[in-house]
Amino acid sequence: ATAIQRADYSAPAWWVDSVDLCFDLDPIKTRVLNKMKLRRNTDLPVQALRLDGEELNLARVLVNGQGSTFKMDGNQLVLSNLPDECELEIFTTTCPSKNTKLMGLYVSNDSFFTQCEAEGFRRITYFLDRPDVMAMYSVTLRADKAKYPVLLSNGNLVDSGDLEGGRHFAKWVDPHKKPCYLFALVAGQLVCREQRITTRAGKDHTLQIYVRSGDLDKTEHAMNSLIHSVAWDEARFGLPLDLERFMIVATSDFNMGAMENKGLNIFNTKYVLASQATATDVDFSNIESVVGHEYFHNWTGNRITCRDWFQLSLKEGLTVFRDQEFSTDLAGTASARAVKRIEDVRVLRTNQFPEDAGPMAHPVRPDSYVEISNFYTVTIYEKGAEVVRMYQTLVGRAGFEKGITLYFERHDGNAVTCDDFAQAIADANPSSVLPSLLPQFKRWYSQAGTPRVSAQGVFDAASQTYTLTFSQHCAATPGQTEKLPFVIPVVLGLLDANGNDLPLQLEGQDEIHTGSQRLVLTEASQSFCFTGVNAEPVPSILRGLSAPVVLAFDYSDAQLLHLLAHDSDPFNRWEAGQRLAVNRATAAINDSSANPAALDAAYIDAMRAVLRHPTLDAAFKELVLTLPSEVYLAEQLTVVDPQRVHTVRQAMREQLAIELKADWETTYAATQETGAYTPDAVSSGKRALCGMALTHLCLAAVAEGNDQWPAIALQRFKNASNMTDRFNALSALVGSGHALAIPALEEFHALFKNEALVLDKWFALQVTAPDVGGNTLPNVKKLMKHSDFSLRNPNRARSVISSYCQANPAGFHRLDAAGYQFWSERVLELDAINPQVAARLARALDRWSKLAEPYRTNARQAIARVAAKSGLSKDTQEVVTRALA
Ligand code: HT7
Ligand code: ZN
Repeated sequence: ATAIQRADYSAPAWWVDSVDLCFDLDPIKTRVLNKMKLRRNTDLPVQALRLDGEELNLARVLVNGQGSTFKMDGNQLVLSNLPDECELEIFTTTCPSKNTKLMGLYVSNDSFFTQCEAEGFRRITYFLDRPDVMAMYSVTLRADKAKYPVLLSNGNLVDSGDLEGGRHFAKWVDPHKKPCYLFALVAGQLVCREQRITTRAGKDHTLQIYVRSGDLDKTEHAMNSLIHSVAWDEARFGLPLDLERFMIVATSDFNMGAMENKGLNIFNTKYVLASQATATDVDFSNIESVVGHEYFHNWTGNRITCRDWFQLSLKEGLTVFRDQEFSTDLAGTASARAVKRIEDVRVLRTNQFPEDAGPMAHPVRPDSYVEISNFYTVTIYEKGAEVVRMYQTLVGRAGFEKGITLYFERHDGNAVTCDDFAQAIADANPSSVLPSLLPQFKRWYSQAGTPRVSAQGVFDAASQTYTLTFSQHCAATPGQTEKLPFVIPVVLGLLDANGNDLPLQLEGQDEIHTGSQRLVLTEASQSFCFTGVNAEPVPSILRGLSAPVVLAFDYSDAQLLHLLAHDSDPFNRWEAGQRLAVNRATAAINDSSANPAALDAAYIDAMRAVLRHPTLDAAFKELVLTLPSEVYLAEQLTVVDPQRVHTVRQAMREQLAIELKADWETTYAATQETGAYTPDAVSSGKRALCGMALTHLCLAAVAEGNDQWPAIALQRFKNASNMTDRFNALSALVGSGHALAIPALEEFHALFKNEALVLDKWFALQVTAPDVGGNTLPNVKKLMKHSDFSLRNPNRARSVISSYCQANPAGFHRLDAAGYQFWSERVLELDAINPQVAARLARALDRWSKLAEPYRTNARQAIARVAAKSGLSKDTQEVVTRALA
């Protein structure tokens, strides 16, 4: 398959001014009539019109009402010698029920849905399927009225009525021009929760959430999240809802989380449906951020869209930043805000940092791709959001808001590039550091890899100075051997012996900062000298993770314990605890003869102090007490033996469980919630800490051969009034390996056999269970034979196969290579059904070259087996080819 190069961009040879689509919906044969008004782009030399199409049956092509000659060039329909302005009519048919790729028009649970981003519209009709072609759309849907009573598309409903033969129609007109990737239609038997709102600007709007009947009682939280999103975007960025009607529709067959189609968002049910009985606190919180994310795309993505798919982070990085800020603002307290930041950083470090160090590493603005679907990555999304966050750090919150306002003044209604965004933020802040640094700052878009910032501090008692010297380095990534220095904002503070922030004054400067100061690194190596420091301070560097980098500082245990106890920045307080744990874990992992129980009294006492702390929030305590994940630990090593990593981490957990047993008991008792269930930050933090206490108490009980806490966990499982408590209790049992887990799992299935999203949890929990005697893989295979399993449903396939391959390192990385064999078979099997799902699973072995032998050789062979298969989709082929390069 050939790679598309960013450098090859050229403007479209034709513009599409309007599109009039008419659908006769039928699962076997849907007829699509596409009437377009076309206009030649007279800025370019005359060129033929080339329209993209995929898996379509072409019946007729008319130009200005007359039959026309055309030719096919691969998947493109080519029309030459067209008048400069013309009306083109294309009539095609497709078979939605056979569409297992879930791109274009497909059937799910007897309803029709579409997914057009990135290149799905070409599976609906022939079109200039690129985001810089923006047109006005009108859409007529016709279908059997009894089977498909609800007919939806983008914009406003302008007409509807009955047709003969039991059919009916609806006509929708979108008042905004849009790229075709934002087109959507939905048809089926759906019910709707509706809410009318009046915004700050005094405009009335109708918000609707469509689901299958029976699910309506699970839409309240999504509706509240939507109402909050509308209000937040107006208040924070002055961006109002620009539609009379805003609709969300949920489907259980969806490749990703959700899709921001103009006025008609389509969501994976996982990010819409929630009730206290079926959804955990984490589900509630994910729904809030995904609803927000898709809603915020209405401006950042839809009103201003991407010129080409290389600019994907223009909308995704910015919109993730916006949804992170939304959830942070909604979280409320300073502590809850910090918890949200820590959670976001954990995602970045455990997913994006490894991507940046692996074979799929790519810049935030990639230079080439084979299949664009493979580039909906954590780099584009999460690292892209960190890049946006750094603008805010450099120009301040008010400056950033001015930048966003200028961005919309300049580019509303257009398809633009990341350069346009950068320029708007810089131009709106002429007196900030940004304009002069902008060309260098933009290296964040062009250079892949995670920079490593090394810092050293020297205290000089005689001159009462403390000098911090920073050096930055970014390792080579595929296709990029040499990297130039990045612009790195470093927010820091210096702690005195009592743990208070020192006033900060840089040598030669008048300004004194209380608390934190923002430095900006631009060179490979740079020093900063703080004056008036009369005793050696403890530096708290990169507060809030002010840049997406790895910080190397040779902290002593005493310094880390000081930061953990006192840092005014809660992020770095948490970070100090993580560093203490990482140091202990990596020392034990690297010395295979060492006792895997790597925790010493100093660490355990520090954790006890956190658990007992009178004022720290439960959610924060839970984060501090959570050991770094196996994936994160593996990233800190040069060579990874996944079994050793697991053994050491597990031994550390058991130590924490046993040594802190009395404190876990106190914590469990202190975190019992009595009032009505609400998924707010404070109550969910309490439930999380309570679940953690129960997990440790069950672990300790099993280690000590005592059944008391497993019995309590079983009772809690049975009596729980919400899914968070119920699932935490079940997980505590399963994770401890206690025999009571078996009846509890059976009961859980019986209780929730009709709740697909809960069954996904049931499957995932079992395949991520401890691998006792190599039993996980046989269990996975058994679960795949369960009557509730289906490979065609992405959520279910991911809950079993991806959870096993990506979230159970010890069960997956087997000495006999059976995990890898299973992985290669499933990748191939899935590739024939749904290449996007297969290609994501294919990435489970991205980090194969870091593995110790024999894992390394076995993993490579498994990847090679997949790569050798003929007829592979370009999605999977790109992933495995890069992995082997
Ligand atoms: N912008 C949406 C992307 C998306 C997508 C991409 C490829 C294949 C299927 C897809 N479904 C949704 C999601 C978002 O970032 O909001
Ligand atoms: Zn998005």
